[in-house]
Order: sequence, then C-alpha cells, then structure tokens
Amino acid sequence: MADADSIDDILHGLAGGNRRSLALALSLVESTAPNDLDRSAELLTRLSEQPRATTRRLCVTGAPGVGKSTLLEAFGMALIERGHRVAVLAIDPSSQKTGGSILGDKVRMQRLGVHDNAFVRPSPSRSALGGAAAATRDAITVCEAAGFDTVIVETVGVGQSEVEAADLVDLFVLLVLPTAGDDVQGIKRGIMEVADAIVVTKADLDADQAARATAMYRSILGLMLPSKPEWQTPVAAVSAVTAAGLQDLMDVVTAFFSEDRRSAIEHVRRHQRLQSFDQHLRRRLTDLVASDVRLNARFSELRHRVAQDHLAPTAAVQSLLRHCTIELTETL
Ligand SMILES: Nc1nc2c(ncn2[C@@H]2O[C@H](COP(=O)(O)OP(=O)(O)OP(=O)(O)O)[C@@H](O)[C@H]2O)c(=O)[nH]1
Ligand SMILES: [Mg+2]
Repeated sequence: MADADSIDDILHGLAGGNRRSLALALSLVESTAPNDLDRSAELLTRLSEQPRATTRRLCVTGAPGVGKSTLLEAFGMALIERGHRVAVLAIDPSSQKTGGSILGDKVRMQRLGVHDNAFVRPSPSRSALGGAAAATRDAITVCEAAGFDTVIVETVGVGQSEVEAADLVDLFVLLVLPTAGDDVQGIKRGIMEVADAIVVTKADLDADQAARATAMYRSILGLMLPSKPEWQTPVAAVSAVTAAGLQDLMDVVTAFFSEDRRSAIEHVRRHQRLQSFDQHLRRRLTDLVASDVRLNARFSELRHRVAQDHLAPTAAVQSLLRHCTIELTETL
C-alpha cells in the first residue's frame, strides 16, 4: 500500500473520478495487512460523512460459463448509453485455484473495460467470499464514492457464497442456461429463493428451448415465496450475442429501482448493514483469539475441557473473554 497518498489525497482523487485513487482505495479496503486496517477505517468513516447519491447495487450470479461476463459487457454498455456510470466487481471464489478467470473477464468485457464511464475490477486475489464479503461491501461503497451510480458484482455460483452475495446488493440476478430448464435439479432451491430476477442466457442458441425454460422457471417461482415482499421475481430470456431480450432485463432493473421502491430498498440495506456489522465483529473476535499465541493456547485448552465435559460451554467462554480483556489491556 502506497503510504505516500494520504486519505485526503485519496478522497480528493475519488471525488474527481481519478482512476489511480480508485484503485488505491479499493486495495486499501480489501487489504488485511494490520497497518492498512486503521487507514481503511479512516477512509470509510470519511466517506460515510459525505453526502451520498442514490445508487443501484446488483449481483449477477450463475454457474461457470453460464454467460455472466458476456451479458455484463452488453448490459453494461446499454446502461452507459442511458447515461449511467457502471462499475463491475468480479468475485470468483475459485480464481485462486484456476487463475484463469481474470484474463477471461478482461477479454469478455473489452468495450466496458476501457470505457470512461465504466470500471471493471477482476477478482482480488484473496477472494473466497465469506471472508471477502465485508471487503466487497466496502469496495461497493468506494465505487459509489467515485461516482458510479450502478455497481454490479459478478460472482460464480459456488456453494454458500452466492447466497452471501445476495446480502451485498439490492437486486440479485440469477443466470441459468436454457438447457437447465430440462433439468432443474441442478439449480439449488436456496438460490432460487433469494433471486430477484432470473435470466435464461444464450437464448439465441435455441429459441424454443429458451421459451420452455422461461415458462418452467416461472411456474416454479409461482410455487415459492417471493424473494422480497411486493416484488414478483421476473424471468427473462436474453441473448448477449444478438441483444434479444436485453430490453426486458433493462425494464426489470428500471422497475426494481423505481422511485416507489426506494424505501423498500433502503429497508433491506439497513438490515444488510447490521448483519454485516454482526458478522464482521464475530469474525474479527475469532481472528483476535486465533492470532494471539497465548489466547489461542487458552482457547484450545478450554475447548478440550468443554469436549471432556469438564467445563460448561458458557463458563469456558466467560473464561476466554476474561483472558481477552487482559491481553487487550496489555496490547492497546
Ligand atoms: N451463443 C451465445 N453464447 C454466449 C452467450 N453469452 C455467453 N456466451 C458464450 O458462453 C461462454 C461463457 O461466457 P462467459 O460470459 O465467460 O460466462 P461466465 O458466466 O462469465 O463464465 P465464468 O466467469 O468463467 O464463470 C463464452 O464462450 C461466451 O462466448 C450468448 O448469449 N449466446
Ligand atoms: Mg465471467
């Protein structure tokens, strides 16, 4: 992290739409280096004090290869044509293993990646969601401060991470292949429950198949509770290649973010912020114990005693917290 740039410099740069300041701010909020944590908190505190514009947060998720990046290139460009400024943050829980997706995303967002009114950020290296969920929330805030009114998170649907991503955004879009319509077993129920919109991709390949898949997803959704009160999850068939159905997706986004839904969106964001605070606090407390040799030893010993039924779990936690207090008083 370049210490030469003060928080004032970064804030000034962000307000002026400076790309380097944006990159610096993002690295800072994504950093786990102990030295960066206070600076990151300072940056975020200052951002919270600034007046903020109305923004739209979306997540596009789906199986590897379903067409997320290609759709975002087409959809992002369409948003820009309508006067929006679009940031795309890619989170790929598998990127550390494969290493291939960063290049892939760059190639697939060729126009968006270089447009003045867009910003495309490939996955940060330590990006198993879960640990990175709080960092991604902060990254969204930074992009918004840099003047991007629409921030889109692209994430590969792997296990629990996609449902966690739903808590970072307003509108959660699930992409499915037209072929998946013939076998819905492949789509987990949990993800369908939190989807605010379903997009059947690659509709150009076989129009009949895409229409069948669309009808099938609509009927399944009809049997489920809506993802949000007073919102009916729509299903659209889209081709990123021919742009067919792109307008339908645009209409869904416009309807979701209509003025009369603003208070409902803010209500959800409030809940998300509190949830993030609770989760992050829990994680940091656990990290605190794990990172301190003496606390960690105490933790293991207490855990062992609980397992042996030599100590009640509540008493063990009380004992550990006492040690935390002692350690913290010594170190702070
Ligand atoms: N025919 C057709 N092919 C598409 C369409 N959208 C994407 N593809 C192709 O599908 C493949 C995967 O597309 P991507 O956009 O990279 O998919 P992705 O979901 O971002 O993939 P990962 O990031 O690796 O999970 C590419 O070869 C695209 O060219 C579409 O609308 N029609
Ligand atoms: Mg992709």
